[in-house]
Amino acid sequence: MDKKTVLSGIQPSGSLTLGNYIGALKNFPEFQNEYDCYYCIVDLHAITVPQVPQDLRKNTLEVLALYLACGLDPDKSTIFIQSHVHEHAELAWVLNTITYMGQLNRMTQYKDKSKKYNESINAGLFTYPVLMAADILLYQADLVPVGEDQRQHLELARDLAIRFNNKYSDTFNIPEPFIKKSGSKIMSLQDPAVKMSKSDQDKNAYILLLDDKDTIRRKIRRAVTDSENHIDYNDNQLGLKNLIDIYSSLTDKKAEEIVAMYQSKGYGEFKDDLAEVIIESLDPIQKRYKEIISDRVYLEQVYASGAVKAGRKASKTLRKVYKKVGFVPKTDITK
Ligand code: AQP
Repeated sequence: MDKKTVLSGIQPSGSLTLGNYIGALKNFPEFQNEYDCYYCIVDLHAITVPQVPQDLRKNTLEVLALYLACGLDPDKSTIFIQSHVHEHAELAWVLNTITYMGQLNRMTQYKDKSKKYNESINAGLFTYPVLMAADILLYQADLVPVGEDQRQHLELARDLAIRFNNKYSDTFNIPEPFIKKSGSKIMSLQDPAVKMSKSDQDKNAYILLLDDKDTIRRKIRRAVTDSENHIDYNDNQLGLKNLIDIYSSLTDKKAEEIVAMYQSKGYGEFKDDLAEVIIESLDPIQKRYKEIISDRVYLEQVYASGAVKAGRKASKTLRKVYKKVGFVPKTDITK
């Protein structure tokens, strides 16, 4: 029986945070043995907000090295850079023509980002979810492991697949989101009402996967809590709740267990222990990352063969789509 397909991606729009890790990357390797997995670094998405070209190149390789350091295996998963597979942009164009403006207007990420980057609101930022739908539908993905913030975009991908299938006949698989109950939305350490983001202007708002030990300790110590000084897990203590979520996601201990462990202890002790939990989780990743990032030849091999494998599947889907919409097939006279 054919294996089911998993697809996910992360933007190289900065250095990856603990939010990206807990909400998405940490879950990626789990699928490798049972699914046909496609993991991409979505650089086309990253340019929907301003990027410095040399930083984008550096961040793209950094994300690739982190994928590998977190356990993705190029012999099991297809790991590639989105812009190396031109079908993503081409399918996005076709999907744009069946996407309603009203749907895109309702996207909360667009609303948030257009407030944040109000001097460079561009059409790409608006149609970002359509490109994401193309990423998913090109590979006929069954399952898409993402954080909670991507649920609405996933809904759109499903809608577009159904609309296209109804209009032109069965073409796309209808994907399902894979969003874990716990850790799917890690919040900012400085403002627990907003999610932790790699593009946050305040460096104390996030922990980076590559932060050193002292930086992690300092950021956790500075994390916003409250003045209750009583360890509990509830919506009146959002900062603390977020820290407990991080602890829980990295140790697989339930929130109630953690609350019980720290019942008679203060926030200081809890935070010190949490910092050590994070350091212990990230230490092996950082060690592997250091080896991998210095081996440019290996990285190039991984993304080059990933692009070939991804391209094969993507071109098959796009050919089908082009045929269904009525494009004249291209004739190759060089053969
Ligand atoms: N705070 C978070 N908690 C849990 N999951 C998260 N993800 C992002 N932030 C959190 C998940 O990480 C994956 C990759 O995200 P992305 O880089 O493609 O885009 P994003 O969701 O916009 O992430 P950032 O860090 O907030 O990036 P910027 O600042 O560039 O916009 C996705 O599965 C996402 O759900």
